[in-house]
Amino acid sequence: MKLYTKPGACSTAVHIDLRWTGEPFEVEVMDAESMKAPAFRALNPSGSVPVLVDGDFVLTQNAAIVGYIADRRPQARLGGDGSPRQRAEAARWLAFVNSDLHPAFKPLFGPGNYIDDPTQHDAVKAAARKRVRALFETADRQLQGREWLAGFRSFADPYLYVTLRWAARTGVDLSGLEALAAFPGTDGRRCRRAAGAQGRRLGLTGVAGRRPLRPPAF
Ligand SMILES: N[C@@H](CCC(=O)N[C@@H](CS)C(=O)NCC(=O)O)C(=O)O
Repeated sequence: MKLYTKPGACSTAVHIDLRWTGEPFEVEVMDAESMKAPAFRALNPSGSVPVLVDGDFVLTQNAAIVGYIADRRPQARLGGDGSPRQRAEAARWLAFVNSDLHPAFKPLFGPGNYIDDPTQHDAVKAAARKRVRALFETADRQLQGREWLAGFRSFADPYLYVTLRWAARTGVDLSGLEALAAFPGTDGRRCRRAAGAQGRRLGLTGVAGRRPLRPPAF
């Protein structure tokens, strides 16, 4: 299997999932230019990562990819214990991150895609920070008394971790969100320094830029 990823992008979540399953995989590190190249557009016409290639199967879209990875290696339990209920919990929190939280960052990364007038960009970003903060408050409430979003480690967690890194980069105020601050990978409490230079290159280091999300525990 081969994952096309860009360091720090949402595809980093897929990368962590793959590491958690223990399945062998290759990584192709992309950048803005290579993502525009015809060879990559042939795989994903939208020119975005992640893309997962498994033999002749080319899969795009985070949610589909992490579900596929979880189903290939059920023993990693990234979609729960096999019960419909745990699968639904994992899918619920994946949907929260993929379709609520992730898009809420878009005005912060590209305010010009929302409003042409550059004098309005700071206002657009300020509004986006408020929206992102409100969504992180939801995640914080969910994490109270839980280590992982779904109540067990799932494919939703690496994606939350990636958005926490974005929050640090874009100046989102996370003060007072204590459960979120204790999330593995956020403050390094449950992490270890292991990524080294390769981890940094692949965007797997922690929010502070030093610690990776906890590697597989099995
Ligand atoms: N709906 C897609 C969104 C993927 C997406 O937004 N990818 C971003 C990175 S987080 C991307 O590749 N943007 C183009 C770029 O960075 O040039 C998914 O869930 O996979």
